[in-house]
Amino acid sequence: MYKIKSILVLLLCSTLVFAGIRGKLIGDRVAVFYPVNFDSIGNLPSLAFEKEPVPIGSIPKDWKFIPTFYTSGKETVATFPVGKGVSLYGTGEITGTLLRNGKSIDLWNTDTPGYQRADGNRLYHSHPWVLGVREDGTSFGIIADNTWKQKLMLNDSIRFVSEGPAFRVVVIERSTPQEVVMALTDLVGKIDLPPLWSLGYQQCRWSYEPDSRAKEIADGFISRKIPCDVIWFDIDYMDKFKIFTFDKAKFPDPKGMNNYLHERGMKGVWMIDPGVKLEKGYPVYDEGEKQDNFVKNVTRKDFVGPVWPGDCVFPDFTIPRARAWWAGLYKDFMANGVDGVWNDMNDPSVFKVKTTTMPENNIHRGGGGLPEGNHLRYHNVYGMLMVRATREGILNANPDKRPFVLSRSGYLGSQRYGATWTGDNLAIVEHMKMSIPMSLNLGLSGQAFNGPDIGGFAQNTSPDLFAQWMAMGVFFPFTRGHACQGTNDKEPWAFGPEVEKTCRTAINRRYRLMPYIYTLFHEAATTGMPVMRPTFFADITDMSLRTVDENFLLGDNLLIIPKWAKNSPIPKGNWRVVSINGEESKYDQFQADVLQKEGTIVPVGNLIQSTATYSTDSLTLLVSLNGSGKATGVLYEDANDGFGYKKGEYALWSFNAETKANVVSITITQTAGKYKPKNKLFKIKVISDSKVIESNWLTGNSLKVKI
Ligand code: NBV
Repeated sequence: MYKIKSILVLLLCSTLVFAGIRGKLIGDRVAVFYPVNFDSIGNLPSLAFEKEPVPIGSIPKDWKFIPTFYTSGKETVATFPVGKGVSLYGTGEITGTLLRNGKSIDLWNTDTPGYQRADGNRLYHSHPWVLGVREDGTSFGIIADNTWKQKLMLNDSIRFVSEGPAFRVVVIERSTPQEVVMALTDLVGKIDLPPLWSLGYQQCRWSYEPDSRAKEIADGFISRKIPCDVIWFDIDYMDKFKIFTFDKAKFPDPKGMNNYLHERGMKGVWMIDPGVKLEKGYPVYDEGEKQDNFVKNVTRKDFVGPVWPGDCVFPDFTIPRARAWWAGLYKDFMANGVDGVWNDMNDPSVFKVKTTTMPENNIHRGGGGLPEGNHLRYHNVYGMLMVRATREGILNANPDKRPFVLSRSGYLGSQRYGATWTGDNLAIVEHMKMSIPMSLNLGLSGQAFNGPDIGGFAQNTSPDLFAQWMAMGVFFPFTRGHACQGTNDKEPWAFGPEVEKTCRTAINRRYRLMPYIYTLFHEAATTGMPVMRPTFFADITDMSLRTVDENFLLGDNLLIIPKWAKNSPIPKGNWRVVSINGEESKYDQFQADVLQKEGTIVPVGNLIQSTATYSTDSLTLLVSLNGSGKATGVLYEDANDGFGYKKGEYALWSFNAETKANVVSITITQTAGKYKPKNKLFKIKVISDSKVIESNWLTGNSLKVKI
């Protein structure tokens, strides 16, 4: 008896109890805290975490950042104090500034045209996640590990107020915000390396129809020599909006359509919504119904709600059988040469109801360890689970290709399954500007692959706004122009020759930076670091940078300053304006200034029409020396698609420059990977404060340039 007692005491001590809170270490400076009334059935398994964290020990005695848990009426709450001078970020996709202090956010995925509902504090994603950066740069992250409808309030405290049962929180402590974001993605997952084509410029409209119009658009890019990789197909390609069908009159030959694009070095991405038209004789409905795969209402009948095709039923993606069925639907669909899938309306959006979604008491039946639960619990992960099944489906259909899915909705961790765009913005200056903090905070919440509808989705776009937006949008991770039905044409050439020229230059800049951008995506896939980073990442103790969201970093080495961002603060040090494709942004009213950090080397490729002809055989190295005449850089390359890279078929290069007696020597070393590309040609551009010295094409792994 005595023995059992002492074991119990020991156990209790190692679990450190803070006024009824249990805490455990689940990683180096990563702790999980449970309230006394923690409801495991109501919250587990976690859908945020890639896998259930394993306790590795007790919480150190000096651990300071501890939650307070309490229950108030039907709500369960976790709060943390916010110290003086702490800057808050993350919280996913909502409107407003980069700095989230003072915000009150509704975590309830919502179809929000024009970002107008709930003052923009409720959008298509839910990220119960906050990143805090203290004055000295040391940082923390907090995950409220529950999927329920909740509020996140950031005032003098960080407060998660959930409508679900008592939940646990995870706290990450690190010395920098960068390390916190990486630690977050160690828990909730990183993006998978996307196919290179998905990093190119993409053209969309609701809708390019019939197929001849889509072909005309594709040809428009080629004849005008404006690079483009993807043409998108919105809902009108379907037969009466029925998913997995094609309108016989407008799209009689989808395979031919995709072939047409492929022959021109382009790809086709096609939309699939979750709503399945309730129609006997429609195979998708019939089979889903036979397998009993749809979400139930409170009386356990199929929930029926109107969306595009009229009355619809909705796959219950919490059921493993339903996910497998959904994944299977992509086999024939992808066989039409479809390259990627666009999952829209998966908030999920339901028409003709005030709530714009399903009733909260609808039933999701779960399975495979996931308990049955109501919509209040599973609403926020509806989109994520849908994308998970979509991704599985397109991967099964094309096992040798990297899957590409774009989803409107998501939850913490949904980057594991697909990319996202920031929904239905408006063609207004405010939304163009706001797209920077929105994309940055999505990146700081783990979703590295995201971007807005360039040019603005709803309302007509003016030529000036389009040019400004394109000039900066090409530096976002996901770069797609899109337009709402009934609005003006929004292709790069639709606004006259001057805007067309601006767009060509801007898009060319993106393509020439592709070796650098692809390397950043590789970094995001391996470390979780966002591709697009807030400027304060360049100097985490400079408090004047904490609110900067008019300019941003692309990786660590390039600072992007849109033309409209007058006098926005930039980090200390020597950041030199560089020309990527012969343009002189200084004299251009639209092109963003691209500033390269001193001491860095940025690899630049050649002009191409699409990534189909991307090559790293000849590269220009932009070398911006620091005060000691040194600079470094990296390059990642592989087959641009497929999974060979997972078996080592890639090459990671490092570039090292040193200056002695007016000669810059650049050493090129392969540091990882067994891929052996042929000898490369390099042109070196040494950028100093007053001039740029350009070499001839050189080859070898030790290059010299006289300056
Ligand atoms: O499918 C049509 C649109 C689409 O173009 C847009 O990108 C989505 O966010 N979709 C919403 C449904 C209709 C919106 C009014």
